Amino acid sequence: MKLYFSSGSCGLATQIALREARQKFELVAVDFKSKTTIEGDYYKVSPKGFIPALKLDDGDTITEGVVILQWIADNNPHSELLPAFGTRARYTALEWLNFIATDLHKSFAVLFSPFVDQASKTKFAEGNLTSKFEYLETHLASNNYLMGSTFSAADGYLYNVMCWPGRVGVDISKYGAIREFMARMEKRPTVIASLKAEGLEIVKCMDGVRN
Ligand SMILES: N[C@@H](CCC(=O)N[C@@H](CS)C(=O)NCC(=O)O)C(=O)O
Repeated sequence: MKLYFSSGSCGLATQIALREARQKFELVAVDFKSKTTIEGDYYKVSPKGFIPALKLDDGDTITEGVVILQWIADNNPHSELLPAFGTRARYTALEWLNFIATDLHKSFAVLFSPFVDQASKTKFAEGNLTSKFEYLETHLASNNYLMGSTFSAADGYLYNVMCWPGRVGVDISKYGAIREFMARMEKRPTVIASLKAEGLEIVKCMDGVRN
């Protein structure tokens, strides 16, 4: 299978999950500006033009990060990336995935947007993201991972998006539990390998967080 990604963006969570599940995959880099890959037109792979996309060996392609994470978890139950289908815990994990996708990820998208001026971004970050960071900080102060004591696919996604504050000038240094979570994640061989495969260094990913 092939994972279409762009270095430092939201495909990192998928890559971490694939590695946790010990799935074999190939990485294909997507150029955001031209929407091309080494194979040609990326719109032919994913008409939405977004990464991540996971092309399966039968040619079928799955898009939408949180859906891909569920596909990986359900096709690799041994990896315990998500609680079993139908259990209450599964819905707790889905709550986290949805929170990360719709509240964190897409809030950060505003801060990366070329269509929003810097003053509005600063105001937006303070007014919109602070309460979400506080919510995470409280949860992670008494839980090593989002689901409690065990890693899940949601943690890879949280790690992925919490690599971004430093890149958009948002200081999260006061959130000690979030920082500890990030450091915990960076000890996982799958996270180390995924960052390396994207050409990222841990210190660069966390830039702005540790200062
Ligand atoms: N709804 C999609 C959104 C994914 C998304 O926002 N991808 C961004 C990178 S993090 C992207 O591909 N951006 C390309 C662009 O803006 O040109 C998902 O959740 O997977």
